[in-house]
Amino acid sequence: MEMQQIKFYQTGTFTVGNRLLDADQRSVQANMARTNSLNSGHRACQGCGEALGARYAIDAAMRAADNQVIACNATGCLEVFSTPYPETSWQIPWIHSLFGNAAAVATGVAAAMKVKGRKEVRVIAQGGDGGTTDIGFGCLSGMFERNDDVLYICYDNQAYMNTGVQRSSATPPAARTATTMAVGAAPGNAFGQGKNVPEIAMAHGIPYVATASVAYLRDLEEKVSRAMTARGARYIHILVPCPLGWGAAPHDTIRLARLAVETGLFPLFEAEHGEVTHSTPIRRRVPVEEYLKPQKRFAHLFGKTEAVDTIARIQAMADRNIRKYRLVDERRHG
Ligand SMILES: Cc1ncc(C[n+]2csc(CCOP(=O)(O)OP(=O)(O)O)c2C)c(N)n1
Ligand code: SF4
Repeated sequence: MEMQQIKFYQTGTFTVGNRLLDADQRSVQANMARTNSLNSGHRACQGCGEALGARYAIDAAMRAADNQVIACNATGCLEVFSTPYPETSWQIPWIHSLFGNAAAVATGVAAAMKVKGRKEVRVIAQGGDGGTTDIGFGCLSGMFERNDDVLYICYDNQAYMNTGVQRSSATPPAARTATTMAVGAAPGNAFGQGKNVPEIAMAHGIPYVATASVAYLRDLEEKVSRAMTARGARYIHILVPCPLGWGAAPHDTIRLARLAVETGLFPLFEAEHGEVTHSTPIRRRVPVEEYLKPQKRFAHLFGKTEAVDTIARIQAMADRNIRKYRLVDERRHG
């Protein structure tokens, strides 16, 4: 067989480079003991960021908790595509809650485990942005305020995808959805609405909050592992592009997730007890057009006449994040 030279830059990637690392540094994907918590056979669309995000997050949690994890899942794409009755793609104890009460159900499961003296069993609640930022928000805030021993993971695809792409309070300004059509003087979703749940979680002073992206899977795994070492209420918000809802090519899922970070629109950070402890610097800063253009939900911004003012407002949002989370070394980028 012909010898292939392994290039140094591949170290730590998800391909051959993983095998060049020490065993304890390797990603979950490269680990033979990977649980494959979300197994093959589910019915997510091709290129679904949510399926990818859930697979990595829950496998990382399983590894951190010595395979002692119970997951409570809000209604939404992740639940629907993974459990078409009577089948399931989950290889872990998994319970479907209602659309709006995953956090409360998880709190109950955690309380039951405590009563039974099963402290080693760790509980995760998970749901889409609709189930988290809208209908499930009251239960989530209660879980934070009581500091219940649950890790809540929000897979943010920025709309209610399962029911046909309706707007949620995580839908970005100007985005076209089935309920924010690209018509009128200000097409798409309005500016100045919605809510920033990672920051609201921080305002509860809970032990751990983080944002993560499917474009940076090692970072995502590390954040999940870190969250699993803490007790009390923890929250991770993962950006998971949805080819169907965003009007993007399935092969662009990772590219878009990366561009969201590189523009500054989706800052990656961690916070403990309400204080930001770490933010990931942007290595290559890109203008927001690069992120917006490949997505049909923003196509109306790039018609015959470019919506310069709207794009400038979106750029201003990215710039504000960059300043706020210190994402760019101004001396390097000017
Ligand atoms: C009380 C209630 N209202 C509405 C629905 C219908 N419903 C099911 S999933 C869903 C949207 C889910 O959106 P999101 O939480 O963003 O998850 P995604 O599908 O995007 O992953 C809706 C509206 C429901 N199941 N229960
Ligand atoms: S609609 Fe979007 S979130 Fe739902 S399965 Fe398809 S790609 Fe995934």
